[in-house]
Amino acid sequence: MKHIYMAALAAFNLLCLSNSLTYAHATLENGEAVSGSSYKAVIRIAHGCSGSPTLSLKVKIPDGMINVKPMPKSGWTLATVKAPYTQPYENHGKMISEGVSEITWSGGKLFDEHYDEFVFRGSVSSRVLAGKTLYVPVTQDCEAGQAAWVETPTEGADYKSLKFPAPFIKVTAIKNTAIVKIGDLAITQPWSREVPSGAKTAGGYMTIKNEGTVSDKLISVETPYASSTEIHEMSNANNIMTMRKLETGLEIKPGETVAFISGSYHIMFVGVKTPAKAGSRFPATFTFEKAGRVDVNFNVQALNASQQQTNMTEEHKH
Ligand SMILES: [Cu+2]
Repeated sequence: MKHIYMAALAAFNLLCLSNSLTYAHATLENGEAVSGSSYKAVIRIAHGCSGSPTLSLKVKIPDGMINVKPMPKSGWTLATVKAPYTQPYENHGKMISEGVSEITWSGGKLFDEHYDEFVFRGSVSSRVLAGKTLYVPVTQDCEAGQAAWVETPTEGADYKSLKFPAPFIKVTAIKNTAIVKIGDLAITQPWSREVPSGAKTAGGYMTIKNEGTVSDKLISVETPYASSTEIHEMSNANNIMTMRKLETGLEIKPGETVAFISGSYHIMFVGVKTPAKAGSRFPATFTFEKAGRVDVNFNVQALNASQQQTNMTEEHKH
C-alpha cells in the first residue's frame, strides 16, 4: 500500500517539475515575424534561476535581424554590443554594414515570484525567407546561478525535448500575397517602391518559383512605366556592392525559388516616366523562355516600406 502511494507521489512530483520547467522558459510574446518587416520582440521572464532573483539579462540578436534598437528599462542599465552584419543592407541609399548584436539589461533585480518583460525592436531582413526560424538566445544571470536559454534543436531533434530552449521566431511571408501562375512557374505579387523626387529608376521585387522538372529562364520584362527594363544581379564582395545586368536573362532551375530582393536579383526600371504613388500599381509583362508571356501588376509601396529592401535609385548610376 505504502509503495503505491510513493509511486503516485513521484508521478505527481514529476508532473509539477515538468510544468514548472515549461513556465520557467524565457519566451517571446510573438513567435512570428514577416520577412522584410519590422518586429517587436517582447522577452518574457517568468522566473528567476531556481528561485534566485534575476540580476541581468543578456540577449543575442540572430543573424538576419537588423536595425535593432533595445528599449531602456527603468531600474536597469542598458548596454549593447555592435558587430558587422553577415550581409550588409541598404537603407535610403546608404550601406548599413553593422548593428546591434547583443543587448544586456543589468543592475536591476527581478524576484523569482515576479514577472517582467524586456523589449527590443528590429527588422527581419528580406534575405531571411519565409519558413526559416530565428533563435534568440537569452541568458539570465541571477544572484545564485544562471539560466541560459540558448539551446537550439540540431538536425532531427525536437524543440520540446530541449532543457533550455532558446526563444525563437518563425519567419513568414507577407500575408495575402497573390500568386500568378504561368506553366510551372509561380510568381508572388511583384512590388516596387515610390520613386523619390528627382530619381528616374525604381527596383522591382518578387519571388519566382519553378515547380516543374525542367529549367526555365526569365528573358525580359516589359512595362509602359519606364523607358527600359533590365534584370539585375547585385552581389557583395568585401563589403562592396556591385551591380550587373543579366544580358541573357536569369535561369530558374526546377525546384528553385529565386528571390528578387534589394541586394540580390531585382528588376530595374530605368527612366520612370510618371512616378506612381504608394497604393497604386503598374502593369508589366514577363517573358519566360519556356513558359511564355505573362501579365503581372507591380504594387507600389511607400518609400520606407521594408527598410532593408530600400529603393536603390541612389546607388544606381544608370
Ligand atoms: Cu539594379
